[in-house]
Amino acid sequence: MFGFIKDKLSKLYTAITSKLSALFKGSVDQTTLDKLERILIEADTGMSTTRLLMDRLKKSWEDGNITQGSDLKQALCTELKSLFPPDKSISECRVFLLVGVNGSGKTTLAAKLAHRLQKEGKSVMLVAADTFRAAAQDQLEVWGTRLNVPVVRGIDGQDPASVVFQGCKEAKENNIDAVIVDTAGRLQTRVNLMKELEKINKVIERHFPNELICTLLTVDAMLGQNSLEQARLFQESTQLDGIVLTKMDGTGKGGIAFAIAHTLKISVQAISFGETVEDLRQFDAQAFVQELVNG
Ligand SMILES: Nc1nc2c(ncn2[C@@H]2O[C@H](COP(=O)(O)OP(=O)(O)OP(=O)(O)O)[C@@H](O)[C@H]2O)c(=O)[nH]1
Ligand SMILES: [Mg+2]
Repeated sequence: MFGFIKDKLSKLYTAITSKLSALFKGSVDQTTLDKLERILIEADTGMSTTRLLMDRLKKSWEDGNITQGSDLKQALCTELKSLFPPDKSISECRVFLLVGVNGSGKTTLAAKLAHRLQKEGKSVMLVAADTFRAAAQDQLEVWGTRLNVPVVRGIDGQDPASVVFQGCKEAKENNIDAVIVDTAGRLQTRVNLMKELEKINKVIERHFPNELICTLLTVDAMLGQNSLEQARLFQESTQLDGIVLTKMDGTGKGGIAFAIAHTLKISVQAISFGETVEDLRQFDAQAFVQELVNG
């Protein structure tokens, strides 16, 4: 990951890494800890996660285990890494179901994921189950044409589960390695969302009973703490296998990764940092923290 944050996530670098480096020089006092707390809060790490981190660091400082900036750097790294649940591999997934609120980057992620899987030598199919928004299916089709990936679509207003049915059927008939399902991002109540995703999941499971099906939630990092609440709604509505943090190029609020990992215990699978298909990177929590803190 070396140099990645500085090059691609420059806002995050400015908001966290460069500010932290000033704290790691010289000895650590109460003011140093107060400044660290402010950096974490401003980067959207959230109150409860920040409090947990600061309580632990403060205790180490009071116990005399943190005296110099270099001690603080090391302790912060350890504490941040400990917030992440163990990585869950999604590399063997046969079907990816992409969910998330409107504008959070699902369709763009579908294209990026298709591109990544293609590079791994897999055959891919895109399924446009967003029948809610006019032009949503066209948007996916444009990506499909660009990437030379087949797109299964329905008509506007059609039941999304029936489009998924058609997509799974065609994928099976054509021995497609990976199916990516793009869904609608309309704001829903928990009950409606649960019903819709349950129906779609049932269709997928019926076609691929013995295969790994992964539901990925796109979270717009620019929305900060609001996105935490959205993620919670999805977590209460369906089984999530991971989060993809999107628009990480546009924000210094990447602390949301820590808030989500800590409060919802969902693994961050990838980060998205731009509008081209190349702008997707698998997330490695340990390497990310290391680079974020060390620069
Ligand atoms: N800078 C940046 N822009 C992104 C990223 N991901 C998506 N976008 C842009 O964000 C906007 C919304 O992305 P979509 O992929 O259409 O989002 P969606 O979740 O499919 O939206 P709906 O279909 O309306 O629910 C588009 O203009 C994308 O180009 C990212 O990682 N970085
Ligand atoms: Mg979309």
